[in-house]
Amino acid sequence: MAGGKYTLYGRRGAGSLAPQILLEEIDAPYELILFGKTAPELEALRRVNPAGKIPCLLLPDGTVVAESAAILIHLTNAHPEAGLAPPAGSSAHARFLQWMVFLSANLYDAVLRYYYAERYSTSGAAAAPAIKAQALADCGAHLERIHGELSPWVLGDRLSAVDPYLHMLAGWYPDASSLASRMPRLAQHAALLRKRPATLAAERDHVED
Ligand SMILES: N[C@@H](CCC(=O)N[C@@H](CS)C(=O)NCC(=O)O)C(=O)O
Repeated sequence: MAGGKYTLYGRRGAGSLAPQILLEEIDAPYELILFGKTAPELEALRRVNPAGKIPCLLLPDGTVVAESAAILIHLTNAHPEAGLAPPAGSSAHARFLQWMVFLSANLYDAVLRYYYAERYSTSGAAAAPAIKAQALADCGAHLERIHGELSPWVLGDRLSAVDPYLHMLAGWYPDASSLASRMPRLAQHAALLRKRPATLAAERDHVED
């Protein structure tokens, strides 16, 4: 059981959404610090996370944790009373870890290849269209894979930290309407999450002023 206040470093429309939904679900005290993309803001972010990436979380004891999956898994371990992961060591927890790592290693990676395509080739922008096309196909395939699990949550009838993670990443798919018709259970998953006060509270902070 952890006590004390967290600080979540985020950006609108970026990877801090899922950790924020989790902090809201847990009802943990936290402060949200949003960074833009100006040079001074990026410099300030690098002082917290040398990789210059969002999200990162300052724990109550002053430790900084980066990597979205690590942040989410840590929060479930630090707040077991919130029930956002099966008990550590159980078979259900092994499946929970499988999906957390699947989303981080595959879907998040494909989304980044889509949005930062010019970084993935020494040819820069010239190679971007082909990289984007492959990344989009990969996003669709990864989403199809996890769509098959939804019933209605990724772990069946229990909500876990995998669900806000999937919700955030699926929300970045560029063609939301085609996704809803191809993967109706994913649309239902998003609708269920959007009925939860934690999701609504976090999503409010992601609306541009
Ligand atoms: N593997 C990292 C990826 C984090 C990441 O790339 N975040 C994006 C925002 S969604 C970012 O900060 N991009 C800024 C950049 O790469 O310049 C994680 O899971 O946290």
